[in-house]
Amino acid sequence: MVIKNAEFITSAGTVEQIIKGSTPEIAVVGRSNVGKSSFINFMCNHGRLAKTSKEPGRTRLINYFDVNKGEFIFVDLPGYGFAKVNDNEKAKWGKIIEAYLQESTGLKNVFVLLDIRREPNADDVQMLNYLYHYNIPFTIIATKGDKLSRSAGLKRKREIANALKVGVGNVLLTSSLNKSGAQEVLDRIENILEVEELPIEE
Ligand SMILES: Nc1nc2c(ncn2[C@@H]2O[C@H](COP(=O)(O)OP(=O)(O)O)[C@@H](O)[C@H]2O)c(=O)[nH]1
Ligand SMILES: [Mg+2]
Repeated sequence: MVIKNAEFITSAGTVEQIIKGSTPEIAVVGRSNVGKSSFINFMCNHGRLAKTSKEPGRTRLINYFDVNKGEFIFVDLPGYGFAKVNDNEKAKWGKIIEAYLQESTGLKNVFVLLDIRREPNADDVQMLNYLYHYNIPFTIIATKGDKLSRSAGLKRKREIANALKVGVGNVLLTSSLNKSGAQEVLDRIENILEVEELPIEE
Protein backbone atom coordinates (compact mmCIF):
# COMPACT_ATOMS: atom_id res chain seq x y z
CA MET A 1 0.00 0.00 0.00
CA VAL A 2 1.32 3.39 -1.02
CA ILE A 3 -0.67 6.51 -0.26
CA LYS A 4 -0.25 8.77 -3.27
CA ASN A 5 -3.17 11.06 -2.85
CA ALA A 6 -5.40 12.23 -0.03
CA GLU A 7 -8.17 14.77 -0.01
CA PHE A 8 -10.76 16.07 2.42
CA ILE A 9 -14.24 14.90 1.41
CA THR A 10 -16.69 16.27 3.94
CA SER A 11 -17.59 16.62 7.63
CA ALA A 12 -20.56 15.14 9.43
CA GLY A 13 -21.94 16.86 12.51
CA THR A 14 -25.23 14.99 12.75
CA VAL A 15 -26.30 11.39 12.45
CA GLU A 16 -28.04 12.14 9.14
CA GLN A 17 -24.78 13.36 7.62
CA ILE A 18 -22.93 10.06 8.17
CA ILE A 19 -21.81 8.69 4.79
CA LYS A 20 -23.49 5.45 3.80
CA GLY A 21 -21.39 4.31 0.88
CA SER A 22 -19.51 1.26 -0.30
CA THR A 23 -15.94 2.63 -0.24
CA PRO A 24 -14.02 0.89 2.58
CA GLU A 25 -13.59 3.09 5.64
CA ILE A 26 -10.90 3.00 8.31
CA ALA A 27 -11.98 4.98 11.35
CA VAL A 28 -9.53 6.58 13.76
CA VAL A 29 -10.71 6.86 17.37
CA GLY A 30 -9.10 7.76 20.66
CA ARG A 31 -9.02 10.23 23.46
CA SER A 32 -8.82 13.93 22.63
CA ASN A 33 -5.22 14.97 21.96
CA VAL A 34 -3.93 11.41 21.46
CA GLY A 35 -2.81 12.37 17.96
CA LYS A 36 -5.63 11.20 15.63
CA SER A 37 -5.44 14.09 13.20
CA SER A 38 -1.63 14.11 13.24
CA PHE A 39 -1.67 10.36 12.52
CA ILE A 40 -3.90 10.82 9.47
CA ASN A 41 -1.69 13.63 8.18
CA PHE A 42 1.41 11.52 8.76
CA MET A 43 0.01 8.47 7.00
CA CYS A 44 -1.15 10.60 4.07
CA ASN A 45 2.15 12.52 3.83
CA HIS A 46 0.19 15.68 4.13
CA GLY A 47 0.98 18.45 6.62
CA ARG A 48 -2.43 20.01 6.93
CA LEU A 49 -5.07 17.57 5.74
CA ALA A 50 -6.70 17.02 9.12
CA LYS A 51 -6.65 19.96 11.53
CA THR A 52 -4.47 19.29 14.55
CA SER A 53 -4.64 21.21 17.79
CA LYS A 54 -2.72 21.79 20.99
CA GLU A 55 -6.04 22.38 22.71
CA PRO A 56 -7.78 19.08 23.36
CA GLY A 57 -11.37 18.62 22.33
CA ARG A 58 -11.52 20.83 19.27
CA THR A 59 -12.86 18.37 16.70
CA ARG A 60 -16.56 17.86 17.25
CA LEU A 61 -17.20 16.60 13.76
CA ILE A 62 -16.56 13.41 11.84
CA ASN A 63 -14.11 14.29 9.07
CA TYR A 64 -13.81 12.10 5.99
CA PHE A 65 -10.65 11.90 3.86
CA ASP A 66 -10.46 10.12 0.55
CA VAL A 67 -7.26 8.13 -0.01
CA ASN A 68 -5.96 7.32 -3.51
CA LYS A 69 -9.14 8.50 -5.19
CA GLY A 70 -11.56 5.96 -3.86
CA GLU A 71 -9.25 3.22 -2.55
CA PHE A 72 -10.43 3.82 1.00
CA ILE A 73 -11.58 6.58 3.34
CA PHE A 74 -9.87 7.64 6.57
CA VAL A 75 -12.47 8.77 9.08
CA ASP A 76 -11.29 11.14 11.82
CA LEU A 77 -13.80 10.73 14.66
CA PRO A 78 -14.26 13.21 17.52
CA GLY A 79 -12.10 12.45 20.55
CA TYR A 80 -13.79 10.78 23.48
CA GLY A 81 -13.44 11.37 27.17
CA PHE A 82 -12.38 14.99 27.14
CA ALA A 83 -12.70 16.07 30.76
CA LYS A 84 -13.29 19.79 30.24
CA VAL A 85 -16.57 19.57 28.34
CA ASN A 86 -19.82 19.22 30.26
CA ASP A 87 -21.71 15.93 30.45
CA ASN A 88 -24.34 17.10 27.99
CA GLU A 89 -21.72 17.85 25.37
CA LYS A 90 -19.95 14.56 26.13
CA ALA A 91 -23.15 12.62 25.61
CA LYS A 92 -23.67 14.35 22.27
CA TRP A 93 -20.18 13.41 21.08
CA GLY A 94 -20.59 9.87 22.35
CA LYS A 95 -23.80 9.62 20.38
CA ILE A 96 -22.23 10.64 17.11
CA ILE A 97 -19.32 8.22 17.60
CA GLU A 98 -21.74 5.41 18.39
CA ALA A 99 -24.01 6.35 15.48
CA TYR A 100 -21.02 6.22 13.17
CA LEU A 101 -19.96 2.78 14.46
CA GLN A 102 -23.50 1.45 14.08
CA GLU A 103 -24.53 3.03 10.81
CA SER A 104 -21.49 3.38 8.62
CA THR A 105 -21.82 0.91 5.75
CA GLY A 106 -18.19 1.10 4.66
CA LEU A 107 -16.46 0.57 8.03
CA LYS A 108 -13.77 -2.14 7.82
CA ASN A 109 -11.54 -1.49 10.79
CA VAL A 110 -11.25 0.89 13.71
CA PHE A 111 -7.80 2.20 14.58
CA VAL A 112 -7.84 2.78 18.33
CA LEU A 113 -5.10 5.26 19.16
CA LEU A 114 -3.45 5.20 22.59
CA ASP A 115 -0.68 7.46 23.87
CA ILE A 116 2.35 5.19 24.38
CA ARG A 117 3.07 6.82 27.76
CA ARG A 118 -0.36 6.36 29.28
CA GLU A 119 -2.36 3.53 30.71
CA PRO A 120 -5.52 2.85 28.71
CA ASN A 121 -8.27 4.55 30.77
CA ALA A 122 -11.93 3.71 31.34
CA ASP A 123 -12.96 5.43 28.10
CA ASP A 124 -10.42 3.43 26.10
CA VAL A 125 -11.54 0.19 27.70
CA GLN A 126 -15.18 1.07 27.09
CA MET A 127 -14.43 1.70 23.42
CA LEU A 128 -12.61 -1.64 23.07
CA ASN A 129 -15.39 -3.51 24.85
CA TYR A 130 -17.86 -1.89 22.51
CA LEU A 131 -15.87 -3.01 19.46
CA TYR A 132 -15.59 -6.56 20.86
CA HIS A 133 -19.29 -6.63 21.63
CA TYR A 134 -20.34 -5.61 18.12
CA ASN A 135 -17.64 -7.66 16.41
CA ILE A 136 -16.07 -4.63 14.80
CA PRO A 137 -12.47 -5.38 13.79
CA PHE A 138 -9.90 -3.03 15.29
CA THR A 139 -6.19 -2.31 15.47
CA ILE A 140 -4.37 -0.73 18.42
CA ILE A 141 -2.01 2.07 17.42
CA ALA A 142 0.32 3.49 20.05
CA THR A 143 1.10 7.15 19.30
CA LYS A 144 3.87 9.61 20.26
CA GLY A 145 6.57 6.91 20.20
CA ASP A 146 9.16 9.71 20.02
CA LYS A 147 8.42 10.54 23.68
CA LEU A 148 10.21 7.37 24.84
CA SER A 149 13.47 5.64 24.00
CA ARG A 150 13.16 2.70 21.64
CA SER A 151 13.51 0.11 24.41
CA ALA A 152 11.09 1.93 26.73
CA GLY A 153 8.64 2.19 23.81
CA LEU A 154 8.82 -1.54 23.12
CA LYS A 155 8.33 -2.27 26.82
CA ARG A 156 5.25 -0.01 26.94
CA LYS A 157 3.94 -1.69 23.80
CA ARG A 158 4.06 -5.06 25.59
CA GLU A 159 2.39 -3.57 28.67
CA ILE A 160 -0.42 -2.08 26.58
CA ALA A 161 -0.93 -5.42 24.80
CA ASN A 162 -1.09 -7.19 28.18
CA ALA A 163 -3.46 -4.64 29.69
CA LEU A 164 -5.82 -4.98 26.72
CA LYS A 165 -5.37 -8.77 26.42
CA VAL A 166 -4.25 -8.67 22.80
CA GLY A 167 -1.11 -10.08 21.20
CA VAL A 168 1.87 -7.72 21.09
CA GLY A 169 1.77 -7.98 17.27
CA ASN A 170 -1.62 -6.29 17.40
CA VAL A 171 -0.18 -3.10 18.83
CA LEU A 172 1.54 -0.91 16.24
CA LEU A 173 3.97 1.74 17.47
CA THR A 174 4.07 5.06 15.62
CA SER A 175 5.35 8.60 15.88
CA SER A 176 3.81 11.27 13.69
CA LEU A 177 6.60 13.62 14.80
CA ASN A 178 9.48 11.30 13.84
CA LYS A 179 7.47 9.73 11.07
CA SER A 180 8.16 6.23 12.34
CA GLY A 181 5.99 3.14 12.15
CA ALA A 182 4.29 4.00 8.85
CA GLN A 183 5.23 0.79 7.05
CA GLU A 184 3.56 -1.47 9.61
CA VAL A 185 0.41 0.62 9.41
CA LEU A 186 0.41 0.61 5.60
CA ASP A 187 0.86 -3.18 5.60
CA ARG A 188 -2.02 -3.47 8.02
CA ILE A 189 -4.25 -1.29 5.81
CA GLU A 190 -3.33 -3.38 2.77
CA ASN A 191 -4.29 -6.47 4.71
CA ILE A 192 -7.61 -4.98 5.83
CA LEU A 193 -8.51 -4.02 2.27
CA GLU A 194 -7.38 -7.36 0.80
CA VAL A 195 -9.49 -9.41 3.18
CA GLU A 196 -12.42 -7.45 1.88
CA GLU A 197 -11.67 -8.39 -1.72
CA LEU A 198 -11.65 -12.16 -1.12
CA PRO A 199 -14.57 -13.80 -2.89
CA ILE A 200 -17.21 -15.23 -0.58
CA GLU A 201 -17.25 -19.03 -0.81
CA GLU A 202 -20.64 -20.54 -1.46
N1 LIG B 1 5.59 14.40 20.32
C1 LIG B 1 4.55 14.10 19.56
N2 LIG B 1 3.46 14.91 19.58
C2 LIG B 1 2.41 14.57 18.80
C3 LIG B 1 2.42 13.41 17.98
N3 LIG B 1 1.22 13.34 17.36
C4 LIG B 1 0.50 14.41 17.78
N4 LIG B 1 1.20 15.16 18.64
C5 LIG B 1 0.76 16.42 19.30
O1 LIG B 1 -0.37 16.15 20.12
C6 LIG B 1 -1.31 17.21 20.04
C7 LIG B 1 -2.66 16.69 19.60
O2 LIG B 1 -2.56 16.18 18.28
P1 LIG B 1 -3.86 15.99 17.36
O3 LIG B 1 -3.42 15.25 16.16
O4 LIG B 1 -4.57 17.29 17.15
O5 LIG B 1 -4.73 15.03 18.32
P2 LIG B 1 -6.28 14.61 18.21
O6 LIG B 1 -7.02 15.49 19.16
O7 LIG B 1 -6.32 13.18 18.68
O8 LIG B 1 -6.69 14.75 16.78
C8 LIG B 1 -0.72 18.25 19.09
O9 LIG B 1 -0.06 19.23 19.87
C9 LIG B 1 0.28 17.44 18.28
O10 LIG B 1 1.35 18.21 17.79
C10 LIG B 1 3.61 12.58 17.97
O11 LIG B 1 3.73 11.55 17.29
N5 LIG B 1 4.63 13.00 18.78
MG1 LIG C 1 -8.18 15.82 15.85
